[in-house]
Amino acid sequence: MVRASQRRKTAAMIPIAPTDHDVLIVVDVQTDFLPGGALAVPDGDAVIPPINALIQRFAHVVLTQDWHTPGHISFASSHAGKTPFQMIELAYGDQVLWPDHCVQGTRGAALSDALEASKAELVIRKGFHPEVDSYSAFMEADRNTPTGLAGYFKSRGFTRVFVCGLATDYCVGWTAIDARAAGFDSLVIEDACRAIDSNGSLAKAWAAMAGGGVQRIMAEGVV
Ligand code: VGL
Ligand code: ZN
Repeated sequence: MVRASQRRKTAAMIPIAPTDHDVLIVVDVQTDFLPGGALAVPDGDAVIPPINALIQRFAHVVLTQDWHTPGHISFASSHAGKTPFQMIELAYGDQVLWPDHCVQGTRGAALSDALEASKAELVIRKGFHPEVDSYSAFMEADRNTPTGLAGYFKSRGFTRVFVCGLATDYCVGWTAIDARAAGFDSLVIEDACRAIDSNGSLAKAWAAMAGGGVQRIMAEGVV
């Protein structure tokens, strides 16, 4: 008798060798999300060694870069009387308010120097519309404005995306869900991600990813 949990583990452990149709998306490994940064993700720098190893295994690597205007609508400082991590209602729906982070051209917005990402074929910036946030690399938070990444991947012949980086419960999770929604197979490499985990956001994100058809693997499963 094989229990479902055992079957899942076994399936997840079948190693995957990336092909020319696979792409690794490295999400937001930027100074502001690393220790000492404006929106530091706990243990965020732990993703860098596994991501550097993963980058070697993929023929195709794409990076994302959170890239906000000064005074961006997602910043608590843009809303009188509000503090970071509070939720507000905007025209497009609920929005978590953040400390000012990843402002265009600042040091905090720079990709980490420790990331060995020179082979990346594309750096896609997101969150640059002053009035709309964008966790996902595919679709902005109004759920209506595409970034163009799905079309780029389709033009390049990519069919499967592997997502890693920061943060599991926001930009990684939304990117993985939207990848699947756009018709790609989508896998999150769990141990090459770290989470913010405010107000139960991590558990919610894993549930949403599972519901959205995103697979969850470990870095050792990519050979
Ligand atoms: C992110 C919150 C705000 C992320 C970006 O990269 O996960 N989270 N902006
Ligand atoms: Zn942001």
